[in-house]
Formats: sequence, C-alpha cells, structure tokens
Amino acid sequence: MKNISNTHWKFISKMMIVLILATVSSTMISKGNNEAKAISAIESSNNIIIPRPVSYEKGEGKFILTKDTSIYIKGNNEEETEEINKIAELIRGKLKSSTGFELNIIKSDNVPSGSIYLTTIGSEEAQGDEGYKIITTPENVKIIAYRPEGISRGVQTLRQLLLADIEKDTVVTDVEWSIPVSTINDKPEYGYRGLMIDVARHFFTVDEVKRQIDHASQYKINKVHLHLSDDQGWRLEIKKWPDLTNIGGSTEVGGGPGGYYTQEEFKDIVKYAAERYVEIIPEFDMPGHTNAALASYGFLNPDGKRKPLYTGTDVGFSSLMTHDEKTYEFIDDVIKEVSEISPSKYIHIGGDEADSTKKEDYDYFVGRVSKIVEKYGKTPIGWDPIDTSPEINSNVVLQNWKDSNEAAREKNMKMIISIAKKAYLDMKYNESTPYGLDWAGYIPVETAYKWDPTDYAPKELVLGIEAPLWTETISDTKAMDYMIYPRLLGHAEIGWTPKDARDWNEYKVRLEKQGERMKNQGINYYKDSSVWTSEKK
Ligand code: TNX
Repeated sequence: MKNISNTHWKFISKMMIVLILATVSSTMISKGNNEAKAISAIESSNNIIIPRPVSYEKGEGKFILTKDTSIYIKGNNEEETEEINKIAELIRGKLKSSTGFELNIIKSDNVPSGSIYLTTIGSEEAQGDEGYKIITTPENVKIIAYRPEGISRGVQTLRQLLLADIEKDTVVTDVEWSIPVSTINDKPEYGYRGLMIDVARHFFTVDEVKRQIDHASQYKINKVHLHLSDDQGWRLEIKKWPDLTNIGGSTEVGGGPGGYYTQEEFKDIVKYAAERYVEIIPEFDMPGHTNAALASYGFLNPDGKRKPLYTGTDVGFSSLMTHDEKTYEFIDDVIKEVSEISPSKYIHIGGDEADSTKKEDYDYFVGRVSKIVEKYGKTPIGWDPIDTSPEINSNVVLQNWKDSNEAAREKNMKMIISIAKKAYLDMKYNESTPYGLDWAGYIPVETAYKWDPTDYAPKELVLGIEAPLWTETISDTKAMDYMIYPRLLGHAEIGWTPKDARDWNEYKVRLEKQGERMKNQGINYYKDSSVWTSEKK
C-alpha cells in the first residue's frame, strides 16, 4: 500500500467512478435497446403467421408469383431431391386450385429470377429437423432447411405469406399473388406437437381423418394420435382377431353403425400424414376402456362369454383380465400387427380411468404391456396414472392429462402435456357451445392459448404438447371443426413458439386474420367474439 501515492489513489478512484458510470449507463442503453428491439419485433411482426416464427424481418418490395413462376428444387443428394420433389408437388397442387397456375418443378440449383427455390444445400445443422429459413427478394423466394421436413414446415409458412384467397379451391383472378420481401428464420421449441382424434366413441372415415391431418399440418402440428379402441368401438383391423372389428367395430356412441379401418386403410392414412411430415400414433386403450374387445371375444372375460356392445358414454366399467395369460397373448398379437404397419416409434397403450381394475393389478398390467411394446421395438406412451406403477420406468412416455405427474418426475420420464383444463378440445368454449363436455371447465380461445407445458413439468422432461378431441358428443366434421378450430392454432403456437415470444393480445390480431383462411378452406371454426367482432367474421 505504501508504494501507492496519493495521486495514484485519486487516479484509481476516478477510474472506478468512470467504470461504475459506464456500467450503469451501458445497462440503461442496453435496456433501451431491448425495449426498442421488442417494439420493432412487434412492428415487424405485421405478418399473420401462426405459429409465430422465431424471427421475421420485413424489407422493401415484393416477390410476385405468376403463371411463369417455376419451383426449383435441389437436395444434397438424389434421394433428398426426390423427397423435396414431393413437397414441391404438394404445394404446386395447393397453389393451383386458387391461382390456376400450373407451376413447373425443375430439378436444378441454377435458379433464375422469378422462381421459388426449395433446397437443403448450404443449410445449417443447427436448424434441426424442422427448422427453415425463407428468404424473399423481389427476384426469388428461397426456402432453405437442413432436412426436407424443414422445407415442408417452411412451405406451410409460405402459404400464410400469400393472400387468404390462396386457400380457396376455385380460381381467383384479378389479384396479385405477392409475397413481401422478408427473411424468416424459424424452428420449433418442442419436437412433439400433437392432435388426438378419438375415432372410437364416434367413427370417422379415412377421408375425414385425412382432412383433419391436412388442416392441422398447416399450423405445423406434427403428430396425430388416433385413439383406436374404447368401450364403444374397436377401429383397426387385426387379422388374427377379426371379430374385434366385425363385432367390436360395429357400433358407436348413440348406436350408430361405427366402422373401422382395414390395415390397408390405416397404411393409407399413415402415408398421407407422412407426406405432410405428420406421424400417426396408434392407441389401444387398456386395461379399462376395453368393452369393445370384451364384446368381441368371450375368452377375454372371466366367464368366457362376450359382453354386450356398449353405446353409452360412461367410463371406468370395463377391464381386461390382468392375471390371465390369454390376455397377454391377445395383446401381443395386437401389438405385433400394429407395429408391422405403423412406422411411428410410439405405441400408446392408454392406461387411463381403469376404475374397475385393482391398483396392484393395474400396476402389473401396464408393466407387462409396456414390455410387449418394447419387444416390438416401440416406445410405449400411457396416460396418467401409468407413471405411478412401480413396473414403469423412463422407457415409457407419460401423456399427462391430470395435474399430477410426481412419479414421472421422480423417474425422469419424458412427458407429453395435455392438461385437460387447457388442452382438451372436447370441452365447451362456454355454456352455449352446442357440443362437448364441461367436466374440466369451459375452455374459451383465450384459455386455450394462455398456458405453457412448463407450467406442469420441468422443461427437460417435456417432449411437447397434445390437444385431444374426445368424441362422445362429436359425430361429424362440422362438430369436429367447431371444437378443434380455432383452439388448435393456440396449442400449435404453444408447441412451436418460445414462451417469451407469445402474448395473447398480439396473437389475437393474428388469429383474427386467420379467420378468412379457415373460412376459405371450409373449416367450420368457432367465431369467438373476443377475437372476431361481428363485422370481421
Ligand atoms: C377422460 S382423458 C378420458 C376419456 C374421455 C374424456 C372426456 C382420458 C385419458 N380419459 O375417456 O373421453 O375424459 O373428456
């Protein structure tokens, strides 16, 4: 100390003051910058894209799509180019119905002015499987992604950059099909963004399911979970046990004719979904929710006799026999057949509301069935309380619909968040909704938007989200649309867009603009009055 002179001290303390001031003011400046950034982000998000992209920067000018526009495609290898070709064909078809243009698809990276270019060349691994970039200049629109899947997600965004008329299925003339000059950089927060359709309570045809896949995929939903069996119906052909569908598939809630998918039809749904980069996840609900199976085969019942078919809406009254090897042989046959025709890595085994199965029997049963699924190379998914079985470990994924998932947390099980009071599409919007149930409360559009999976589970365990449509009260496309839309757009955004980038007031504006698009696609969405005022319908 004694070596430091007075002047030195003065110098040092002056420097410290300068340093402190500099730190304080730079924090203030950067705070100011952040605020400015936030505002400019809102201004520049004068797009209507749902789910909201990670970044959207608007420039000056526009790209105009004309009858002479071509779609150029090129992957890193022949196989990728072929895959991109399929995406190009899909978007060409979509654009054709409203523009009337028959765009050429050309396999080349020598891209002239006036064309669209879809490519994986020069992309970055950090974009992941689903990330993409859309660079629009007056000369070109380029979608670049690390994987063709990312290009497919980008193409869905591209649709939303064009006029809502683009969604019409009749040719619209006298409009300019332009895309604003802009750069979009985007990738999802979660890899699992699902819609569940209960085709057991009411049966829906292959075309009805495809239509829902098509509509959901435009909002980047990438999993469609089919609830294929319940008390009221068994909906997938199992060749070894044909009465499952002959008898178990022959009715539905209310006593209608029901129906089922042959294995060929199921494969057709899977293929249709895969072209849109949507994975079909099959579910057979067990050990409860099994009356349709019990009605099909006597050997599944303690007295050896078939149960009567059921067309009501009660839950919790049926159970498979959990200590009978015939049950497990039967389940093995079912899982074997479905694993052969379903490319998904997942098979959902249900596990909910097994109120007629003793807890210890339930625990044993779900453990055995999970092992069967694993034997066929698949990952089991189950509804809570599957996580509470000591036989269940982190190889199993929990689909969490009630609030509790402590056991899953303790075991480090991955989770899909489907909390009923937020994510259920069969809950009424309000007391005047003509369809749906209300046991988990009313779910207006705002409630369906204002939640996050991390409200229910630690982020590192969350695979993503899923919105289930149970169909006790839903029997046709009109009702299905009404309950799914517009709430699914909110869930899709929760799965895709980071929490910090989401805000109801800003979302509401984008959602309102999506109304015209949904209408042009013939989607019978619920026109929530907090979003669509009467003249904006
Ligand atoms: C509970 S959610 C069920 C379904 C019903 C639904 C009706 C779940 C795993 N089980 O069986 O269809 O409520 O909202």
